[in-house]
Amino acid sequence: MKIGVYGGTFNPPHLGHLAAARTAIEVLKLDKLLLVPAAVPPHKDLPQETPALEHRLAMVEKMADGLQLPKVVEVSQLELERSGKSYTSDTLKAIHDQYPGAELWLLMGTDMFLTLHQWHDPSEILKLAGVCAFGRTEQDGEALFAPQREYLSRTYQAKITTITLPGLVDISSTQLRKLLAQGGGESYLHPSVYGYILMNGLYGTHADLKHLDIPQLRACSYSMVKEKRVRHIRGTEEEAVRLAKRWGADETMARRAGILHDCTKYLELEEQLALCAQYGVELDELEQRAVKLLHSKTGACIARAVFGEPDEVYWAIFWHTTAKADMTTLEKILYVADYMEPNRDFEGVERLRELAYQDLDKALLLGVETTIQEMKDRNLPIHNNTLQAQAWLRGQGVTIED
Ligand code: DGI
Ligand code: FE
Ligand code: FE
Repeated sequence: MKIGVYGGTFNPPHLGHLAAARTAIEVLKLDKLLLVPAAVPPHKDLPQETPALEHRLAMVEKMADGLQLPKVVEVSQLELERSGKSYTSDTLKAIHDQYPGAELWLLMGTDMFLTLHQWHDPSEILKLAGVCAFGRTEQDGEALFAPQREYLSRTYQAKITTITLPGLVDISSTQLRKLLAQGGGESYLHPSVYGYILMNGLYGTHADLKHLDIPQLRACSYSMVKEKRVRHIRGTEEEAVRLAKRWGADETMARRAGILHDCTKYLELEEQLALCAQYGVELDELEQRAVKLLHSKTGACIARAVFGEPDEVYWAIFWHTTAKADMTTLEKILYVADYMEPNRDFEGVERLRELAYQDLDKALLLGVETTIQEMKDRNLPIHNNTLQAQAWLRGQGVTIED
């Protein structure tokens, strides 16, 4: 088994780290990559604006999730749990003990590689692991790396690989923190990491969450969910905007509702219930036990209370899972967009896509009836609002002919 070990302060983790991790996995054919955020790096004090450990860990976890290789990428808290300075030799010993027989590769950038001989116990480090150094250009690889590579090989019998990261995001964390404090930095960060920074006001960002632009709103929403849901959310946003154009609804509201509609999808039942209590959302007996029915309500609350969305957006999100009688056009649009956005794939989705642009009510009814059928098939209780939506549409003379 080949394990990559990528340590650092990740303050914050940025696209350069992400590209390096991804390339190392490919080039070294790693079975596992451990991202190891450092508590206190041995060679420098952490800058004053450094967020609490818990935040740095959360950001590294977002970056790890962003790599979308859940079986390969893991965040290791080894250095966070250990007191005192984070010496790489100790970390490698611990990993070696945990995975005896594994082939370890220590990943690092140019600057680190060039000072490796000055680290604590380099011979132990180089005995336990091979080194994979990332260069920015081919020249790094040769002119800069060659003397150090030869020195380390000669002195420690080190095993060294250098890889060039084409189009490497060329930014230092110091520059990036400065940019963030000035309101920039977005283009150097994975969206969910950027959203996490904004939502927690890290690095001197003082974003007004109630007046975010669209890319920032997306980033915040994505920071609250797992990476694998982002495609669906983006698809729903785009579908909702297309439907708003087709049916004359407010495009911006459709977009913002789409962006936020599933933002609380991954909260546990207890957190969902706490938010409902906090925002005074009353729940019926089914909702109190069916966690899947709660994210639409809590998502609506967060959209309004945290992101300052208007009532129209609130209600569109609120009803997006069950639907109900007497829906507004925007509510119908979000419900239907969520159902048939381009990433959805189930039997009958094509028919729903056609109907959505021919007759929105028919599409809505088809969605509602598909859910009712699915609930029946899965032996799950059907929510009253879903049944009322069906009765309301049928009462209006809406029909779906085969
Ligand atoms: O959040 P999404 O996955 O994008 O879609 P959604 O908000 O429509 O949620 C779908 C989930 O909600 C699905 O797991 C089934 C559940 N659900 C929807 N309507 C009902 C329902 N569950 C019950 N028990 N009864 C319903 O009427
Ligand atoms: Fe949903
Ligand atoms: Fe959804």
